[in-house]
Amino acid sequence: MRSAEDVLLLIDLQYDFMPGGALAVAHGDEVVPVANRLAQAFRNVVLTQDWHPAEHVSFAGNHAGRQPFETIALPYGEQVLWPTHCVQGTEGAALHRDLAVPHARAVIRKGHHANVDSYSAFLEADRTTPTGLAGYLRDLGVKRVYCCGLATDYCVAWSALDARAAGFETVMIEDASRAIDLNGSLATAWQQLSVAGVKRAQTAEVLSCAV
Ligand code: VGL
Ligand code: ZN
Repeated sequence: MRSAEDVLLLIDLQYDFMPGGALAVAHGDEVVPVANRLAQAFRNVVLTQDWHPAEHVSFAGNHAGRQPFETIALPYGEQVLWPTHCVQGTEGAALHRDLAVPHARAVIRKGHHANVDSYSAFLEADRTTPTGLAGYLRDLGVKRVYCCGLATDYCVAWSALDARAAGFETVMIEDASRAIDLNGSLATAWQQLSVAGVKRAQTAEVLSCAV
């Protein structure tokens, strides 16, 4: 069992990111049993849900003449336009039914502001609005954050970068995550993670407490 100073962050294990979903991540469903195994080793587990209003700024359908996977300039920077996904309260926004983490005590729902996206579980895309997760983890005495889920190169990577920036020792669990990989985004993410000092580990190393 990992120490109470460790938390496992399970990012966006929702139907819209699974094969057949609105923003399907290839082999995303393979992460669910791995996440379950990892979670058994952690006292502290936090889940996240991408959780958008229907009028969300990240949806291509809300921009006349725009297609999914194009980018637009928003006040806070460049925004990828996605297919409509994870609309609050829909089936696609629900957590995968095979996720077996009854001891998880917190679920962070992100991306709820219509005009701001939030890949990160810590800070919205304006890079200033906090979700409250850093304070929650500090209150619990957490020192190390282990990140995995969907998608490696968006919500998992951004969460890991922000965990590190918030002062936590941070580990990405590579084989417990799957990527979207849009225009080289996966390689870019691993580069940024490496520069930021986020460790890259495999599930077996985490379960054996090698990392
Ligand atoms: C995600 C794109 C849009 C993710 C969420 O979970 O990685 N990616 N919304
Ligand atoms: Zn989203």
